[in-house]
Amino acid sequence: MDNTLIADAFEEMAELLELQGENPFRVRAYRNGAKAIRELDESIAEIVADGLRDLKDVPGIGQTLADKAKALVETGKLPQLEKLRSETPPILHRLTRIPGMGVKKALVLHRELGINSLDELRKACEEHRVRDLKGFGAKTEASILAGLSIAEAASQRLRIDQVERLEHRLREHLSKLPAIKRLEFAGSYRRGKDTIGDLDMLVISDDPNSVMDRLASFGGLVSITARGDTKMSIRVDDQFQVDLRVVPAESFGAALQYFTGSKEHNVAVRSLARKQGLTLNEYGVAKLETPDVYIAGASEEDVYGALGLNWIAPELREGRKEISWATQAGGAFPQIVEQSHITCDLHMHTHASDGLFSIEEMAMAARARGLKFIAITDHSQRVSMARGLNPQRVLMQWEEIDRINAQATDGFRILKGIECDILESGPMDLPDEVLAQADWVLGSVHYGQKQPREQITQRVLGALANPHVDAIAHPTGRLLGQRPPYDIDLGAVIDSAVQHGKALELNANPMRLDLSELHLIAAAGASVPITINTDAHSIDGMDVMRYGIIQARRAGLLREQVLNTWSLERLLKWTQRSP
Ligand code: DGT
Ligand code: CA
Ligand code: CA
Ligand code: ZN
Repeated sequence: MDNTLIADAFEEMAELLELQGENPFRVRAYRNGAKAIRELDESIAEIVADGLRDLKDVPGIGQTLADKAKALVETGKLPQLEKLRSETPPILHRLTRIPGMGVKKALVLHRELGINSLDELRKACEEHRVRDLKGFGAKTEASILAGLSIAEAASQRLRIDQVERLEHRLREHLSKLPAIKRLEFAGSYRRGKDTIGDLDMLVISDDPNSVMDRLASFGGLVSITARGDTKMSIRVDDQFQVDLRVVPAESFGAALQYFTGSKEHNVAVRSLARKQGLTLNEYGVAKLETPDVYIAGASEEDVYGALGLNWIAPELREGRKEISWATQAGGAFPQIVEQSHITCDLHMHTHASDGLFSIEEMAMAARARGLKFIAITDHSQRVSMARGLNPQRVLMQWEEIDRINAQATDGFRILKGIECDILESGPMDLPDEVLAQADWVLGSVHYGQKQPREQITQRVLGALANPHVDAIAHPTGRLLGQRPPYDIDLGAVIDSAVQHGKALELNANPMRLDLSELHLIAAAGASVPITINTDAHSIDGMDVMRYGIIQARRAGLLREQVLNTWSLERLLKWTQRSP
């Protein structure tokens, strides 16, 4: 059992305990434990196996968590977690997705009004039964009603990081069955979409029944909605659907290609096949005159190859330009951005504001991830809840960064940055003479997000016109499944970024992934450089870069168009914006 699975189990414990209204310190103990294990360089399983060592010596792990980690390694199970899963009313997950609804309020609704579905809650609000509950009131009732539509939409699709955790659990459960020769996930998840409607799973096996039986015993299963000879659909956790298909090895590539989609991509591939006198389905490629004789199917490379195409990365399969790019005779495939191109991360927080670690700790972690430089961008003073920096504190932080840079012997560089709020009334939260001393300035909207379109757009345009601002962070403010984007004229923002030579951010946090894919296509089409950043508030927060890369690839961004692939010299030259 690897550390990720143990960390996932602890994370889930924390979530469920929190949902049950458990003491926050106990919740935090599991959350911290999960984090500590995720960041640990050693294998927990090996520490357990080593009779001379004690898990309690791992920072962040106390007696209780040590016992549970040991049980997980030795038995693969955590009875407390299974008990919690069975005790938690599924409706709590849904209720807590309503903006502003915490666990406490959700529990009151469930217990006092017997709410078991979002429909029942809507009815209770409309009949004004919610306002009379202790701690609620007419205003809360109205805001619950307004938030319900967001929660209803959110209960249909999961974020990529949530599906990734589900993937780990499914892999762990299924990998124990020897009849499974290979397991891959397809559909929108494999294509790296920011949200996923259902999870498509493909297995190579000669024994479909034992595969389906094994899936039927998955811990997260709530119900089996369909079961045939080689396909099965189940619902897990909060009613999320998982589709399984069992296929023979000789058609695995064709099935993987077909079920990865997208539909638009498949339509384009099939029409190309037709033109070549070929036909393509989930079993393989065949000649039109002998449709039962497959000439390719075992691997995706074979399938694409039979059509005269190079293999196409799943993120690109949206029926846009990928087919023409992959035509073998058509010359070189454009250089789409990838993780190995990334030189820097230009948005992160330290414990000076609401981050958890020091400048040096963040820099070490960035080095460990192969980066050449970073920008420290703590919040500015307006964000008082996050201890945002006033001019005096930010200038002191920048002096400290100068000192740290002066001591570095490996060429790693920390840029003096700031995530400066764009105030509700328009101006930047810090004076120009302060911003002028920064290497890198992000402008952010955190307050007044409900302002009318014209007003909020003007604020961002004003920031782009400020000569010291380099980029706009999370430009639409969306939080997937929780908060819609603010009403902003992104076309005007893109035009202004072009005019002033500024960049726009793709915030890689899987809750945000902001700019969205379509906005990225529009921005890159107008030649606005994109900066992909993690907005890390802790060391493991830096690992979300991969989600940003996936989304950038989906938008077809080239290496050149992503500012985080540039060298330090080139970036600094660009920030000076001299002709
Ligand atoms: P999702 O689940 O809504 O996030 O999106 P997908 O793309 O995973 O869609 P899903 O689960 O309905 O189907 C998975 C893939 O299977 C899809 O991307 C392409 C393929 N597929 C499914 N139904 C059809 C169809 O009617 N025609 C074609 N050409 N392909 C299909
Ligand atoms: Ca799907
Ligand atoms: Ca599906
Ligand atoms: Zn930030």
